[in-house]
Amino acid sequence: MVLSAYPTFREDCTSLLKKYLTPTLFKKLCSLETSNSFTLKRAIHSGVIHQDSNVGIYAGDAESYQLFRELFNPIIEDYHGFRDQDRHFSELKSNPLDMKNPDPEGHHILSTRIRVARNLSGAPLGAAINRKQRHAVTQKIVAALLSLEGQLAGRYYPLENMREEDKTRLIDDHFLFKQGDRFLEAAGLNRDWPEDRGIYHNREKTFLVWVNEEDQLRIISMEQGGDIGSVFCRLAEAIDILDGKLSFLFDQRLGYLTSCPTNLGTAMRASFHIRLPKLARHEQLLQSLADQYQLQIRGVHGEHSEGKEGVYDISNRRRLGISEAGCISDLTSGITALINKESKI
Ligand code: ADP
Ligand code: CIR
Repeated sequence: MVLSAYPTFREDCTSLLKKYLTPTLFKKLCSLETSNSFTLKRAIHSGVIHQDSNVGIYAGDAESYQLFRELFNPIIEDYHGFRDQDRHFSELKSNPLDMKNPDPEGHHILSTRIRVARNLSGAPLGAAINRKQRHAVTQKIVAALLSLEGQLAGRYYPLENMREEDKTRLIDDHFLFKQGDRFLEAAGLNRDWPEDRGIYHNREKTFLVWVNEEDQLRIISMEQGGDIGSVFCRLAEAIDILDGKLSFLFDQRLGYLTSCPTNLGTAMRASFHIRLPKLARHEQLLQSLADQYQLQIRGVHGEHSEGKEGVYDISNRRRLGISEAGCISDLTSGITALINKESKI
């Protein structure tokens, strides 16, 4: 795409990109380029093409967050409530015993998943990486994964070698990323697909790692039911071990750096698949409660999908400027309130 002038935003576009990209700022930033040749035009391409974006901008490297900070910073503040003068503080060593299952009788919560995003230092992010660099990143990641032991031991399955039916099954069962996400496509994150993309998982599929999707690693722990302490424990163990084997891209102010500014900081999204059939009939009330408790509602097939039969994917919204335990507590206190409301309708 050639974007030489300030983009046109439709009237019904509500993205953070539209909110903060003024013509003056566009003019100021449009000729800048990071050392990986990443430009403003590439960063905003997804949000310009897809005007139903919520956010609409991606970083191509660590430098993007600096060079284009006059645009990234207000978007980051709007999404996470994290101001220019704030600094992120990561703390994974919290006590999982403090993380209570908000639905111990299992009336509502079907399953629990926590993921963090990570990228390697020394390489650009997915929107600016080249084939050779991506291949080198994969090799490092896969070597680290194959050295995991105990409950984390598993196998790596490259997407290229996977049979169509196995892929579909993994996607339908919520284990594998879906293919051809249009937002990622427009951001340049799907270049050379499916080369060097894949999934690692243990036998039980309670520990999984996505390789080279939106971020170079998505480290995932999941299981049936609502025992979030158990899910957190397994994830924290894995991150701790992988942290000793790989060098993750980290910024003193913004925490773990990710392709999308919504994932900065802890890069953690903790979610429950939860059945709330009564609230599902009062969608405005459900949304206002979610907003009040800083929760995000997604459909059962992930971002940009619909809720089905009163089942939603509900997760913490903020990831930056709060600790990992803070992400979990945002989720569990909000879910407790939603379950309470559900029982009173
Ligand atoms: P991400 O978590 O990386 O932001 P998505 O929103 O695309 O990505 O979700 C990825 C997959 O994880 C989807 O298949 C989604 O249904 C699944 N998922 C999310 N939360 C849960 C959960 N609590 N239990 C089971 N599957 C889940
Ligand atoms: C968008 O702007 O909608 C997509 N690029 C994804 C943004 C991150 N996700 C989110 O806010 N839920």
